[in-house]
Amino acid sequence: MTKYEKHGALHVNSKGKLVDHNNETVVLRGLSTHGLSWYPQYINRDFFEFMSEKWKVDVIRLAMYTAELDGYCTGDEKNKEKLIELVDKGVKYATELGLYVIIDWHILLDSNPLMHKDEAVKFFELMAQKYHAYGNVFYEICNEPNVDCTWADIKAYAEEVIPVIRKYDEYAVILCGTPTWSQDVENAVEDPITIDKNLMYVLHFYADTHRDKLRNKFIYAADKGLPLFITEFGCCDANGDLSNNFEQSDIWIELADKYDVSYVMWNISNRDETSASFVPECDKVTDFEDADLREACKWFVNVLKEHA
Ligand code: IDC
Repeated sequence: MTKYEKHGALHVNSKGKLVDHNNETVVLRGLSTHGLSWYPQYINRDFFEFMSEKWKVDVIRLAMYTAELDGYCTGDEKNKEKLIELVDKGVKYATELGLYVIIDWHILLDSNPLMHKDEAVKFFELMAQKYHAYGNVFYEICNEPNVDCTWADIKAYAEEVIPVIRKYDEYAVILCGTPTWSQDVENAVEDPITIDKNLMYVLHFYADTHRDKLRNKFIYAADKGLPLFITEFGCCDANGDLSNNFEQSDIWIELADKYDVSYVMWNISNRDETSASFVPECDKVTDFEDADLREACKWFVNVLKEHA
């Protein structure tokens, strides 16, 4: 039985925990795609089933870049349609297989979500219209605000996007990024978004780069009862490459588990970088074997199995 089959639609309780309708805490663990435009081939039902059955993932994050390489906001109309279709396939397969799914508005090069706010509003309105009855869908409204994007900017953006989602989808959990590539969660502690209760704040870590300093932000926010969700992490350097640090990764996983915070690993692809799940020579799109997996993916599959 998958977690979704067991727990159904989730919400955030008054203590900041992700819970089911019995107020039982639920921690989700899973993987994030790379950009949907970059690697559409991994959005296939067999692979989703493989991840669920063999790796015991609970959640899949669909990373849709907004600016990089055929991004949603920088490509043409046809590209938009293609991406909407890929998201739809991803949501559909996840739903059929009893998995949770995150629709990720993957800002990065476009550092401030206000840059493409009008597009975001239209996109999430469409998503909420389509998926409001599903119960397994999370809306992640801005991956990683960065450079000089302030919490005030993010809050202003969220306060426009959230009501549009809520027009159609009253209950789904909404995930909101935080400043400095989704690290400054203390900003949300000090000045939370108050227009919605079913909301979690996003923290991302890359274990070889982000250590005690970021863990202390996590602990500070979690102790204050801020609802946290790690929608992306890596075992390696923050650039998604260089060396893995499994010692630091283990410390992070232990911490997330201690606070019942869900986590999703970056990334499903065979790109030639440390954070990719598959070795570059592997062009399979499902039924992966040990030899196809890079080190971090092997490590994470163990983490998933240990928690299943
Ligand atoms: C990286 C990809 C890399 C791609 C780059 C695009 O791994 O293949 O060329 O984006 O700019 C993040 C981002 C995520 C990054 C990842 C690693 O959310 O998009 O992916 N990372 O750099 N935040 C911290 C690290």
